[in-house]
Amino acid sequence: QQTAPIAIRERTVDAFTREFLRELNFGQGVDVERSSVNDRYLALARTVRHYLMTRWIETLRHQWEHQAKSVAYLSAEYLLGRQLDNALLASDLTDIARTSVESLGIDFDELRDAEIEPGLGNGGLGRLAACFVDSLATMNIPAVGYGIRYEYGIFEQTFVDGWQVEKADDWLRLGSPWEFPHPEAAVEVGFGGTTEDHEVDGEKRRRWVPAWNVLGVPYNYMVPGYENGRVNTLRLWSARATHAFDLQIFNSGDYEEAVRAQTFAENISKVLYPEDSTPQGKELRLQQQYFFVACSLRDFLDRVLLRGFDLHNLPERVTFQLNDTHPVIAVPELMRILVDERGWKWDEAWAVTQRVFAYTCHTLLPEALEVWSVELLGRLLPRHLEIIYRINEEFLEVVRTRWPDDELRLRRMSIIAEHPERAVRMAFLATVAGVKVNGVAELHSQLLRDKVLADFAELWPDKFTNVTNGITPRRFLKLANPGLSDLITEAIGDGWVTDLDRLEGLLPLADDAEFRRRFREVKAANKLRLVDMLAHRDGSTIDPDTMLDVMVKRLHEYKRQMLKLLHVISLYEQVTRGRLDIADVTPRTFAFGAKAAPGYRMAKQIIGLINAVGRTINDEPALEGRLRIVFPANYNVTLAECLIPAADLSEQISLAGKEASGTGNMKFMLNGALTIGTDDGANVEIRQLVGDDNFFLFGLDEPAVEKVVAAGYRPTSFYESIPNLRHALDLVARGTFSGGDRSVFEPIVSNLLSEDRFLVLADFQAYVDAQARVDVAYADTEGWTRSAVINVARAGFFSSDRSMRDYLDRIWHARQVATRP
Ligand code: 26Y
Repeated sequence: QQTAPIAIRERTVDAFTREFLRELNFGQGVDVERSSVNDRYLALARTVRHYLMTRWIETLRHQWEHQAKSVAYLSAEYLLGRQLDNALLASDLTDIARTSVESLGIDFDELRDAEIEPGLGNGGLGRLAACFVDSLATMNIPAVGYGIRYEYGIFEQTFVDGWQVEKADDWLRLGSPWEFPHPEAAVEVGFGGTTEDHEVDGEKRRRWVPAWNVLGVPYNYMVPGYENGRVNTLRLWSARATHAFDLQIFNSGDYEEAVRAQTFAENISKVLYPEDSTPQGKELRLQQQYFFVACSLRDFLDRVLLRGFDLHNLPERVTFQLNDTHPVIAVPELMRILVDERGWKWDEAWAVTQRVFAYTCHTLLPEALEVWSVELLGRLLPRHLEIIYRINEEFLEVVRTRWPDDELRLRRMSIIAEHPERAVRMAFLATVAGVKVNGVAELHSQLLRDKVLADFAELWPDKFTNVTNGITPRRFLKLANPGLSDLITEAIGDGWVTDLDRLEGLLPLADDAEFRRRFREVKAANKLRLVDMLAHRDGSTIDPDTMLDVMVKRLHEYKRQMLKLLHVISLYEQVTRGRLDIADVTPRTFAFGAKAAPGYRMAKQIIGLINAVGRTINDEPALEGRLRIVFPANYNVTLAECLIPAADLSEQISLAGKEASGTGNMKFMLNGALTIGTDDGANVEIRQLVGDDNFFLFGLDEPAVEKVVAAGYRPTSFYESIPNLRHALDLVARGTFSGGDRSVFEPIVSNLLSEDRFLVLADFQAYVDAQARVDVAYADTEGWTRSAVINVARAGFFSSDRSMRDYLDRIWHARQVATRP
């Protein structure tokens, strides 16, 4: 006999108001008059939460009773963005909530703005995970997201004299109404220690005796589907000391030491590492990875066992999708559980393990591929290292059988690298263990097959597949751009929110002058919203009547923020030297948003230079109202939601063959910006969909890059032969943007002139030419709008719902299961 979950409350303004006041009084202990903005925000959030709760309980119950296969998404990052707006949207309560709160004389938007976004991710990979869990819930797919509840998310970026200074992101400081801790369900995780043989029922077995343990406390987050009555779960783990520490205090009498040990345990989930390439082999990061993976596997397997399922059928119950190599330690962990704890034969365990993991790769940069030194792994996870060695031995046997006497190939393919030190190549381990390996855009998957993992693709061609990334139209159109959403809905109905291909219905309207006029009206209104937001946020002013040209993404040399900056510097140089009439320059606002990894020197230099150039050109009277740089600090999901809908031009200018996919490119397209971009990542697919007339392509393509590099690239040849490029670089070198001090930006200039790993100088002229085509196109207002509408109309393919369908068909083979009829 089951109790029904408490019925959902009446969906009326009055009922909502009663609930809101109850939360203020009983939840916060204040009355309306004396409540702070934070009190009100928390009460509002909890009120909305109540409406979703019934559905959450129902979903969990349904999932428990139903025998359907689940997807367990393992990701060290979830860049969620604000939760309140999304919860209101999913539960269709936005209007009721606004009316209710305003009837009490409270400013609704002020409450929405009070929320601190959970920035539990670095950039693309973390945001992708957040889009995917949204789509899984909306598409009624039984799924759970597992990850880490970092106490401090991605750092808050500030600028001091134009230089990036990081501040800790204390996102939990005002309370966190969206999480549900379950300390009673904590899981123990071991670290360190030794391995040994022992006997169980007369049989020899291996076991791990960890030296210390920590507890993983699960915090559940609701992941509401869009208006479908389903609420999936995101389960993030937080590290705590075990009670063993209390005992230590008692026994040793060394209180300080015991407290220190406790802090040590809790350090594991303390902070997100702010690097998103060039892994440092930091011990704490490996601890984080093993910590969340061990908790998640234990949690999932316990549920499977509780329901009476046989673990031999695990592949029918779940696919563990590995979001890059960060969770790959799950592979030896599952083997350890099956072989050591449950006494399975190795082959039996490997047969199951090989069928439940699938691996998504997100990079092409060799320096971004994770490796863990054998020394560190052996010290922290000695049993896992033994298991990895055995997996490697058996794998190399397979290679030997297929290619006898190919010593070089063996060395190339070994999961254990020998140089510069013995280390485990996590991408290889994932590839060996995974049912499937996928890249995140067509070009990227192709390059994985042909280059990065070519030997493996030769051995197992069917293992490799592509799933092009996607973005959720709920957050990135419906929420972020209400003006455009309404216009679209008026034209083609509201089905697009869950079936984005319907945007195709806008195509004929690209030729409708009245529609185009309203489309421009929306864009103009979005620009005004941005002007307002920037003025409040950091006091910067922008002119809404100029073209808004935007480059927002992490700062990386391969993404080439420098290319865009050199273009701006060149315009400045030409105008101030009188070689270009300012009247001939299209008025533009150049917007940048980018965080640099705190230890990435060159990236921080580039940030310093962007701000320095900004100060100079924004103060130049000759450029007033014509050229302006804005670089709001702390680019995050919340800022993206305001910037992207206002953009005219989207900069996607990475060196071809370096950006795995990009997802910002899709967000701009969906919001009616045109792209200037290279043939890289998902740009390739965007261009195929919109056609050459509606995309500004420039630069070397991947094969051409290969050729240039193979021939021995000399950046100085471009410096010498392109006067405008030379003048721009000379301006920087002479200290024009650093008060005459030549040393400040010298590292940037000398790097570009000597190495220029990402061929900025080689692509400069092509980029400038493409920008000239942008100017011409933009001058034709009607033509530009037409292209923008076509971009929106063709963006359906980039819904993360489509990505989920591809994962379902190509990798998971799970089914959609409606919770409600
Ligand atoms: C190991 C550690 C240093 C690390 C941490 C985070 C390594 C990488 C990352 C994050 C990588 C990332 O965000 N990659 C991006 O993934 C997006 C989603 O697939 C792609 O669109 C984008 O091209 C890729 O750079």
